[in-house]
Amino acid sequence: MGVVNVTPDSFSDGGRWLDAATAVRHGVELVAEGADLVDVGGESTRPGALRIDADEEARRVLPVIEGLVAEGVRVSVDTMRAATARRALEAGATIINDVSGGRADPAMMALAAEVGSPVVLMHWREHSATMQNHTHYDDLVADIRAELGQQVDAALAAGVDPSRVIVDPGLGFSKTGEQNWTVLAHLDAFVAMGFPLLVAASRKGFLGELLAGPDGPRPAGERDHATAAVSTLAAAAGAWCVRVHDARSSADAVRVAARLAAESGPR
Ligand code: PMM
Repeated sequence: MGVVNVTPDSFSDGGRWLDAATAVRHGVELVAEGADLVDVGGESTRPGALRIDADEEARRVLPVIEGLVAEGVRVSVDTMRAATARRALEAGATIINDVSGGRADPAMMALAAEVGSPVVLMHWREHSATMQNHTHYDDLVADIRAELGQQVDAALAAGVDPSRVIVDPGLGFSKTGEQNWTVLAHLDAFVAMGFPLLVAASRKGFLGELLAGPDGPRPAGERDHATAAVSTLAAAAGAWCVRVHDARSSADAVRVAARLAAESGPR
């Protein structure tokens, strides 16, 4: 999954794809470099980010989705709002990527059930403005899994078909850098939930901290090699999808993991 954030303020690519034509060109490029689908979002979820209104969100994402669909690209919409998701699906998006996993907008799971599209349910506690005040867990992996399990149960109760559910542990969302590493070390616990697993580590702050030099954390644009390393490990651990800003490096990484997995089969 390649990422196109149509936002002025995303930490990873904010401001670069605000113009719709540029965003569409970038999405097409991500596919040429190996992405199977492109995730289009109009609202930044960086720690501390404030919300924008629904009209502004739609104004940002709809032309990009229409442009990508016209180019034959498979699109997911990264939104927490049912109204935006509905308009995005009408514009040709086929997957809902709700980082709140149904918690931000009670109408979202009813929409997913109605349209029958695949839906990414990410582990989520709070909106970005305050999420980093909520990083306490008694047992990190077990708690995230249990809370994500409740989100899945709510989606199924709203009528979402289990075959449409994709789960995501939500790296960086109500999680410290250290906690992100613990989650990555235990992806098997999330694979064991029995749904396709999405992992989105790309360019996130914990990679910048790991790679920090004398001038501080490695800047977001220089974290793609580390991202590809995570993509290899996530794929080897059984992830179904990695959400990344640089498609080529992670597509190559996933192919390496798949080749090795084929080799470790029966001899
Ligand atoms: N992270 C971001 C945005 N959307 N979607 C899913 N499913 N999982 C994530 O972890 C996630 C997401 C924030 O980062 P960005 O700047 O790369 O969009």
